[in-house]
Amino acid sequence: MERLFLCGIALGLILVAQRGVALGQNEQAAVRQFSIIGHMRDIDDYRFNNSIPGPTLTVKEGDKVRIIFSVPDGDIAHALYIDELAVFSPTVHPGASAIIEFVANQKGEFIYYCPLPSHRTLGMEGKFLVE
Ligand SMILES: [Cu+2]
Repeated sequence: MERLFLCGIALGLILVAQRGVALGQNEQAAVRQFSIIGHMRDIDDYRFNNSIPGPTLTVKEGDKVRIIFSVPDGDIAHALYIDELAVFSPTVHPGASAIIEFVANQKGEFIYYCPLPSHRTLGMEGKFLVE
């Protein structure tokens, strides 16, 4: 009985140690932060950060990514999706913003875009690169 108890303590210590290592690795991962503004410049001209295409966002595989996505007052609602990375912001209404956080866990060239009807074809897309 006593031996079983000691085994339990040893196993608990191993689990704690492994968890500590995992947390340490997470803390070392870089956080890449971007500010993106969704904006309807004209009835047929929709933009991210006032450019078409939107700015290219580049990160390293394993980076934690934080996108602060906002929509100015007096605009219309927008959202920001990256399908392949399963990144889907809520719909952001004028004067509001959303913080989108995820880990870039897959290398490649992806597209971020606004999924609201016609917004992507009218300019709201840009590259998201994971190196
Ligand atoms: Cu939009």
